[in-house]
Formats: sequence, structure tokens, C-alpha cells
Amino acid sequence: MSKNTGIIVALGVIVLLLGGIYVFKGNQNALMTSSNQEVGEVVDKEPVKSGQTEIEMVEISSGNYFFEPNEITVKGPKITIKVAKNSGIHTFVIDELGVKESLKNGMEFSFEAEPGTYTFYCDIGNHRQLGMEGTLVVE
Ligand SMILES: [Cu+2]
Repeated sequence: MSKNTGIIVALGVIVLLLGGIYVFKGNQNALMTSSNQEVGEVVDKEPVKSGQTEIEMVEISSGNYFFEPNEITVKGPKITIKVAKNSGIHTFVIDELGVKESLKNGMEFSFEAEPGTYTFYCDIGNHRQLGMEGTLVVE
């Protein structure tokens, strides 16, 4: 009897092991499936990277009475400025390029420029004299 009990226990252990392996394999498949999906997502993102639009985007902040940074170097011809933070009422003006934007938190605006050095400033009141002026270098 004790021998039979031993066999039954052994069978039970084997069944449990097989069950464990089955569950483990199932999980592995699930993991593989999800990692395949991740690979797919990365592939989907690559064209955005090669577009390099993010690299040409420059973040600035503005307030009373400054632009930060006030010396910006970017690759042209298309330039996108993102206003990460603006406090107060200000503008971003480049006379030579016909650019004039009223600045708001989080806004983005774009323009095109030939390589060169441009002066940007805020044209509200006497803000420019108070320090809201900077240099944009387009490479
Ligand atoms: Cu201003």
C-alpha cells in the first residue's frame, strides 16, 4: 500500500511539474508576444526620429524681462520654437524674417530662415530695452 501511495504521490508531483512547465511556457509565449509588439512600436517610431523635427526645435522661456536662452543656435532652414514657459505679456519678433508671435505657455511656432545671424526681441512697451533681446544663429 505504501508503495502504491508513493507512486500516486510521484504521479501527482509529475502532473504538477508538467502543469508548471505548461504554465511557464504559456507565460514565455505571452512575454515573447509582448516583446514582439514592443519591437513593432520601436520600428513605428523610427521614421519620426529620422525626420529630425525634434532636433530642430528649440525651447525657450520668457518673462519680465528676459529670454532664456538669449543666444540660440539652430540648423535651418525650418526652425520651430517651443515656448516652454512664458510669464507676462510678451512677443517674439524677428524683423528680417517677418516673424511676430504673441507668446503663450506651451505654444510652438515655426518659420524658415537662411543661414545667418538674426536679432529677436519683444516689441511690447520698453521690454527690449529692459533686456528682452537675443541672437538667433541659423547654421
Ligand atoms: Cu516682453
